[in-house]
Amino acid sequence: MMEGSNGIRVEVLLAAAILCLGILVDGNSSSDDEAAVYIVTIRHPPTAHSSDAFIVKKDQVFHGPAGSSSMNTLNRTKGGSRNPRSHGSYFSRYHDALLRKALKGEKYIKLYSYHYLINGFAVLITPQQADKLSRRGEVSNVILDFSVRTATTHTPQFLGLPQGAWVQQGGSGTAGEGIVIGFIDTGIDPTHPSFSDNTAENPFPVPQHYSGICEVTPDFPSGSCNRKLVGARHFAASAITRGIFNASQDYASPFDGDGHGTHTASVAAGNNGIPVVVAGHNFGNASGMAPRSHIAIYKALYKSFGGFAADVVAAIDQAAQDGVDIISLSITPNRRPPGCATFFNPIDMALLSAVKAGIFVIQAAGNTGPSPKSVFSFSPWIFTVGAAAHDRVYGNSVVLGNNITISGVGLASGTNGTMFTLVSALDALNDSRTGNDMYIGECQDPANFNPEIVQGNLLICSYSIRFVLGLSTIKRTLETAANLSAAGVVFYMDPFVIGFQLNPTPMSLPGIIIPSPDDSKIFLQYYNSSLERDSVTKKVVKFGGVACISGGLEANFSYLAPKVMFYSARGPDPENSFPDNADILKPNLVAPGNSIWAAWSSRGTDSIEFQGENFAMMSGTSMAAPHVAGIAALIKQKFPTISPSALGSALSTTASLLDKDGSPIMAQRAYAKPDLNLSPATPFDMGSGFINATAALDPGLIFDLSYDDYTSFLCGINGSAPVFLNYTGQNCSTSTIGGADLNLPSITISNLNQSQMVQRIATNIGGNETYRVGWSAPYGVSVKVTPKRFWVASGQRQVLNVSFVALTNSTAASFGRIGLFGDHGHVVNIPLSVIVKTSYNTTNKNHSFH
Ligand SMILES: *[C@@H]1O[C@H](CO)[C@@H](O)[C@H](O)[C@H]1NC(C)=O
Ligand SMILES: *[C@@H]1O[C@H](CO)[C@@H](O)[C@H](O)[C@H]1NC(C)=O
Ligand SMILES: *[C@@H]1O[C@H](CO)[C@@H](O)[C@H](O)[C@H]1NC(C)=O
Ligand SMILES: *[C@@H]1O[C@H](CO)[C@@H](O)[C@H](O)[C@H]1NC(C)=O
Ligand SMILES: *[C@@H]1O[C@H](CO)[C@@H](O)[C@H](O)[C@H]1NC(C)=O
Ligand SMILES: *[C@@H]1O[C@H](CO)[C@@H](O)[C@H](O)[C@H]1NC(C)=O
Ligand SMILES: *[C@@H]1O[C@H](CO)[C@@H](O)[C@H](O)[C@H]1NC(C)=O
Ligand SMILES: *[C@@H]1O[C@H](CO)[C@@H](O)[C@H](O)[C@H]1NC(C)=O
Ligand SMILES: *[C@@H]1O[C@H](CO)[C@@H](O)[C@H](O)[C@H]1NC(C)=O
Ligand SMILES: *[C@@H]1O[C@H](CO)[C@@H](O)[C@H](O)[C@H]1NC(C)=O
Ligand SMILES: *[C@@H]1O[C@H](CO)[C@@H](O)[C@H](O)[C@H]1NC(C)=O
Ligand SMILES: CC(=O)N[C@H]1CO[C@H](CO)[C@@H](O)[C@@H]1O
Repeated sequence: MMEGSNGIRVEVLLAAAILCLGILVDGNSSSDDEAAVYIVTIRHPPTAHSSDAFIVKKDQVFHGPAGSSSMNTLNRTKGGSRNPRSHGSYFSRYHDALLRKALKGEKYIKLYSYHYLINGFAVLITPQQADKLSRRGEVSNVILDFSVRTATTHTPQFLGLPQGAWVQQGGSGTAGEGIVIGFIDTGIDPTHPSFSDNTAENPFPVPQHYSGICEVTPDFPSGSCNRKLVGARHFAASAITRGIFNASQDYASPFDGDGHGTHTASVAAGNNGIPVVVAGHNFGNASGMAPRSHIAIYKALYKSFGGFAADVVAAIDQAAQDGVDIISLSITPNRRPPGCATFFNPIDMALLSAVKAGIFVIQAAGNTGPSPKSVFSFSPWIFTVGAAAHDRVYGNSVVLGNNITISGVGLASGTNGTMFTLVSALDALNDSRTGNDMYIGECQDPANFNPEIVQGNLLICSYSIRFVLGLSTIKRTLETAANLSAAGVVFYMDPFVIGFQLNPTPMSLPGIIIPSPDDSKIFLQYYNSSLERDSVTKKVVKFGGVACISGGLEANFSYLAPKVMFYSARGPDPENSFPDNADILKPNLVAPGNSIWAAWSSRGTDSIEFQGENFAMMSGTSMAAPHVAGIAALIKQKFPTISPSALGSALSTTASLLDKDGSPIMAQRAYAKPDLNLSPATPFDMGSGFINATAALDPGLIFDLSYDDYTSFLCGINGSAPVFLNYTGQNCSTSTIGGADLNLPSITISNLNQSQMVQRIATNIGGNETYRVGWSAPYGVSVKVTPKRFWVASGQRQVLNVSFVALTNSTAASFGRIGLFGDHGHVVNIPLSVIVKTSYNTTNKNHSFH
């Protein structure tokens, strides 16, 4: 989801129960003769699947820290640069020949040939032509394209990076070095200092394993890329074919006309020590999580329309082929992909191939919370990230003449203790204005007001949904106030605006926005009760209300944090094609995503309030995902051969469960008054917990998975064999496993039928250590783990058997946890989520509790 002008876009307000919508193109079913973009897959496996060099073998999960043998990485490197373009043209010619044969003499437009992660192409054809293609023996799958959307200065300190993870990696001067992070987003502004490689005393190395190129266009000229920004391309064929590409806004180049992509890239890997100066105020220095990592841009999302799966798959395919180590997607489908396919959609299937090639894949959970089952990132091979608040707030307040203090937001200076008279815009209209413009109170035009009334006073204006939509802007209100010589501005909240995250906005005058409709009411009551009106004309003859603004430029670090934001999408994970829940924990983790300062494109138009600024403050799961991408780069730097699943395990088992005060992390549970609707976060709110970078670099034990495990899982889904064949060209083998049996660092049983045994295999990537096993059972379930204590040598494995027995017939989800406590200080957390669906069986009563 894209950020709106001041925060989360309005869709958040409307997020309702997610329905299975079937086949959809942009919210409408395609009529019969209308051409549309289809993604077609061919039976023959793609390049990545047919080259052994790309398979990360289970046994090669871990070969020790950097400097020790890293054969996987080196071998992948060779594979990655092994002239993939000649493969590409071979596949492309094959696809063209197939289209010519199948659609002899007919019109069609091929948009892309994919060959690396999936063997197939995107093509503009009619439903009849799609039908013809799907009857060809070579063709395995024909799927309608679908739309997707884009779902800091202080966060490195809050995450303990300068004293923790960065120190372990040799300081900010080397943190993340050698790792290439690929971003599927809205592009980048290459002129931003966050992406400069101009560090004479400490030059960036050239990442040898990366073979991507940099497009050169007039708005992305030669020299835009460097040793920091190592690759940049754009993918827009599906959008262009639909006729919705607007070159003046969307830029047919990797250039970021939005701002979102520049923001997310700098969160993960922006340079260290870049001063954040916005609206003339200095807010400190910014740094990415892995300031020495390299950035590779695959632009597939656009300001004016979002994006399409056909373009996103092309971007993913290219990123994998170029040899990125990590892919970060701050984007999610707009709605459940066609056929309610949660796992079997082209994006997730391309990402599965990327994981097979050893790439760690991170995706934003979506901003569709807080209702259950609202996640838009589904698959167990993807690392799904939700958003939490960190501890910095720019609190602002207004003190009224009656001594009531009302808090608000606004990155503005205050009135330095001076009380000023309050004047509502609606009481200061120019006589020639009739006031029938219903938005006049938003103060967008100084001509509407009488300067004599406003001058030297605090002007009261209304903040409505129009600001969220970008139809009215705070900048224009401030210009109006300055034009009328007002002392400052107080915005009250229109009662219709609830439930969106109002980001603090820079203001050039003393100013404040009161985000709470209730507080706004109190404010207006005070103002109105202090007025004297002429009994006949009803005109105000005396403005009695006064107030001072305390100023919001000073950050306050005492906020309750972390806590899961209301908009962060929640589990349980929906099962592919079924109304049931999958035995997969989603989200995997939460990371800072609220009020994040990061780089902004000089021509970024996504946020009107930050237009023309170098930095912007944004909120969303989009901002949380790149925090994890940066920290994953640090882990990858330390353990170059770590598999994607082991990397995800390191992040998960070490996550914090407690907030700054040592209390359980809380989750907001409502759009309106979110801080009055808090309760302890469950695994469906925060996955394993809040990211702890220091601990993730030394996890002790990891839980690992291979590509074959994922395919056994996919084949275990009822009726999936033909779909699986369609996507991979492989038949399902007879050995299948359920989601609960995937060796994930969590256990999720969405339908506990009396009892179930689950196994986990831990691999020790630390030194020899003895672990004690403890657990707390979900309510209504008895849990038993064996062994209760074990010694495991470095590099060795330990099997854990976990039994679950239902003790009640409650159908609500309940949660527990297994903790493995090492005698060298490692703590490994495994969240348990169980739903009992069957009726109570008295013979189970004999099982003992722990
Ligand atoms: C769907 O398409 C039909 C025909 O193209 C059109 O009449 C209808 O308004 C569309 N509905 C929506 C919701 O866009
Ligand atoms: C597999 O692909 C064929 C050809 O496109 C299609 O007819 C069939 O419905 C697909 N099967 C499934 C289960 O998706
Ligand atoms: C394209 O974008 C420009 C600049 O934002 C805008 O003025 C124009 O109306 C847009 N064109 C279309 C067809 O939407
Ligand atoms: C911010 O970075 C600049 C260099 O860009 C440095 O001189 C300054 O000391 C830094 N400030 C802080 C507070 O770290
Ligand atoms: C407001 O509070 C201050 C001290 O906190 C007090 O001196 C003053 O009398 C109060 N004014 C009103 C109007 O209550
Ligand atoms: C308040 O004080 C600051 C710093 O002294 C100054 O920059 C600002 O202009 C003052 N504001 C007002 C409204 O007097
Ligand atoms: C009121 O508006 C008219 C027309 O825009 C303008 O000429 C006049 O100066 C305004 N009067 C005041 C008092 O602002
Ligand atoms: C993060 O992990 C480190 C190392 O294990 C630990 O010292 C620290 O307390 C953890 N932080 C939080 C907030 O849990
Ligand atoms: C760890 O255990 C192995 C196997 O028992 C042993 O050979 C090795 O010396 C031990 N390492 C340390 C550091 O104790
Ligand atoms: C379980 O369900 C049965 C009948 O469905 C009911 O009689 C019983 O009270 C329930 N037990 C619990 C513990 O809720
Ligand atoms: C209760 O559980 C026992 C053993 O677990 C099983 O033999 C029996 O059939 C179950 N009864 C019902 C009614 O499901
Ligand atoms: C470092 C390195 O090159 N490792 C291995 C790469 O793969 C070949 C076989 O494919 C091995 O012989 C190398 O040892």
